[in-house]
Amino acid sequence: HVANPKTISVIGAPMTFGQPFVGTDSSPALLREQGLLKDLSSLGWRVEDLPDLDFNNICSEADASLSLLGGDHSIGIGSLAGILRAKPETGVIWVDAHADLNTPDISESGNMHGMPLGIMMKELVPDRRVIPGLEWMEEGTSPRLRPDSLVYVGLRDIDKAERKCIRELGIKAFTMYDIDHLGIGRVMDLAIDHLLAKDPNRPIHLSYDIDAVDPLHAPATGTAVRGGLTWREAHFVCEHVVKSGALASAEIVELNATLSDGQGASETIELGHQLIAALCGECIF
Ligand code: EXY
Ligand code: MN
Ligand code: MN
Ligand code: MN
Repeated sequence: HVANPKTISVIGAPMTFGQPFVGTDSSPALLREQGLLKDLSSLGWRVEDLPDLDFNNICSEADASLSLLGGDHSIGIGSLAGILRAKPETGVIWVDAHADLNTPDISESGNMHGMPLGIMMKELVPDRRVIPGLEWMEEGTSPRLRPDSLVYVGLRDIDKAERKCIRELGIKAFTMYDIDHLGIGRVMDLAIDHLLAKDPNRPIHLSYDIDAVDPLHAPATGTAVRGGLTWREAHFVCEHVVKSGALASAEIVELNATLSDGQGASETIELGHQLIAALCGECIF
């Protein structure tokens, strides 16, 4: 799914409204300051650095492989809507400690960053226009995410209502237990095979919540949960999706430099930077 020359559109999505902490809006700038764009071009990509999303009037059209720099995970509502409108057959790998499968009706916190997948599923929210701010999501123009087009990797903190939805909708989910039991290599093979089984040419969107990684390596995030991915497992997830040849778009979210001391913040931003570089083939020959 990579154009020639390999072109990547980088868009900052400085969103903080989906959760209570300020700070996720500074991550796109911090990732750029770390030299992300120079790194990507040194990996042979033509980098199209688009302006950050202005959440008062969104109008950016990306014309290549898309890499969104979050912001909190509520950006997934918009990114999934756009990606599925462009490529309705897209399969989604959601790397996260959390299921983000809540809806305004069942959420215990009311935080939108816990709802992107719930809102995108017709089975959970039949008409998104009833949700304030989502009046623009006409059913005809914005395809939904089918439960069998989603695979979770890294789950370890799921709300009761979300567990019920995952079971009833039959969503493929690999928790940290599965990763411990099978190893990250087998889990990623199974996750990718699940999405590509019917159509090996299917595009894959990777939604990478930095809180999937153990807080020892990524402390600067708002809903950290211990017992996450190791540094190498975090990289392997990206490297293996690249290896599949199916990666079409990605987003990295929930980095929040304000939520840790200097050291923790720079380590978290650096990890985000390295994961995007891994998505651009840094370690794949
Ligand atoms: N499930 C909890 C909630 O809905 O509030 C926690 C969600 C955390 C969401 C972060 C982005 O992954
Ligand atoms: Mn998330
Ligand atoms: Mn999360
Ligand atoms: Mn690396």
